[in-house]
Amino acid sequence: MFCNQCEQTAKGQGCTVMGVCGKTGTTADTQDLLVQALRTLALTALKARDKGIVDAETDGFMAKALFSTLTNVNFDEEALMLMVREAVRRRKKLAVRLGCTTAADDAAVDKSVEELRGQAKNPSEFADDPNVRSAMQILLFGLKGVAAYADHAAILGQTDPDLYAFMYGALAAGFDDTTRTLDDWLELVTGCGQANLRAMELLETGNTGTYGHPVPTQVSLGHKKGKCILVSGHDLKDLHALLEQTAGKGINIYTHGEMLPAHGYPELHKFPHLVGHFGTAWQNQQKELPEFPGAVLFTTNCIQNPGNYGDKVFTSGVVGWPGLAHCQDRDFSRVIEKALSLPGFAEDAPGKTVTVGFGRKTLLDAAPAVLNAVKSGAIRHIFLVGGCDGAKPGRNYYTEFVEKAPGDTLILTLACGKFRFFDKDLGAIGDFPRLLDVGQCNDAYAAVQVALALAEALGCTVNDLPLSLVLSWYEQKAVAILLTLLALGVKNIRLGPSLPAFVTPDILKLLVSKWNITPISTPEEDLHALSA
Ligand code: SF4
Ligand code: SF3
Repeated sequence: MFCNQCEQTAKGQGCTVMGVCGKTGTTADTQDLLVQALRTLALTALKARDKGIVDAETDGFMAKALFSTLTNVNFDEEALMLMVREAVRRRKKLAVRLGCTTAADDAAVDKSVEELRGQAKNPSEFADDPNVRSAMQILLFGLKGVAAYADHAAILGQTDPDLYAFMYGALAAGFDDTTRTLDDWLELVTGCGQANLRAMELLETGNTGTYGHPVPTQVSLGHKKGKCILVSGHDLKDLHALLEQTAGKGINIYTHGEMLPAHGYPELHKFPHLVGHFGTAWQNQQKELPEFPGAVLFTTNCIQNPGNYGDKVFTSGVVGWPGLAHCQDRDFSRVIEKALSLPGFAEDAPGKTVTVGFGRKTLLDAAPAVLNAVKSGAIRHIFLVGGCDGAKPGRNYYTEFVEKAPGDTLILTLACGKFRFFDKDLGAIGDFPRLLDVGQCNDAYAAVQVALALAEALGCTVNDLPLSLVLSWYEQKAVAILLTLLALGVKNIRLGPSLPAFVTPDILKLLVSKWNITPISTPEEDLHALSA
């Protein structure tokens, strides 16, 4: 195996024996095989599109399968192998429609899977030229992030054939007959950033169209006496289905990790048994989940080895861990049964509260007042401190940054990195709480829209606003979001806790010269440099 797609990669270079995330060598190889199967599917899908054949089901499958290779999503080799076969079967069916082959039966699929094993590449084998290899890796990893958001959006009925066409093109690149220069690769990388903006837009439309626009909502970090289920991940539809299926059953539902912002959506908040939030970010789950006295459902990343508490953990969607019960078609009856068999919380424990729900509409409605406060000097600077959390000690930077930010600055936050400071009382500037939770990582779309609106109102560019982005990355959705910001021309981003292993010094030089991306230093230095 060789995998270097996430921030915790071994020695900052690549996992070669066993993933730091817990991925085994064979699972990593099966994921590479799946990506290769998707690349060949993409080549055929592009030919089909040229002939006007668009297979929406295959488009959706491609995104789902690619999503399953993202960090901390699917560790189940059997499930991954089923997707490899499905990709091959779908390619063969398309090829039959194109008149390129006649056989799409099991024997033909078996034969192709064996051929693919010989072709599958890990990221270290993408190209000889290190810079081209780096660009190809950035493209694939960014594309995995796009796939995640495209899949979530499709679950809520939001799709765009052009988005899938880009994804097929990016998957096929390097495996078609076209010779590409480094510039060509970098153009594809920028295209990936634009595609991700579209994917996040579709997802925002899906989330808000189905569950309403988020509104500021208080969420309890305490708990209520009684049976309970904890829901982790990003999939609001899974949460909604579970809330419906548990209504009137005496089970309280708690959010975990990236599900926290769900409380701000009116159509989810209306369920009285959605009672609070439990725990912090994903990397603390092995410590926190054993303490939860109910069942746990993982709807997306980030899942870790559940070890001895696996009998109460369930997965859905593309998530998988070998041996864990997987819920198909949003049938959560086994999760409910498990929750009823477990003790639940013995007592009420009120606990702190946090506020979520500063989504696009709420922020845009507040934009004129924010502008006035900026003009009057009441708000001196806005920091967007967001991104993924992770296990590295250097991530204390983000907590300290927020704590040390002066009282006349606003902090917007999103994604699971917020758990470093989400329960801190940072006070208010007039009517604005200083800490505004915009939502999940995909709600970077909302933050971008607000920044664009502020820039338009002030007649300047986003780079001229008193706004700085201080980002933390861990997995490939963060890569996709970073590419979106670069594609939009956003400069001066501070990035940490460490730079990606898949960026070569030459590519880094380019990122610095074109966008002035800067690694984080100390909170004091960065605060001074960014808001001086
Ligand atoms: Fe290593 Fe990250 Fe790949 Fe897991 S996802 S194998 S930790 S680089
Ligand atoms: Fe977190 Fe996994 Fe990235 Fe959605 S849940 S941001 S790390």
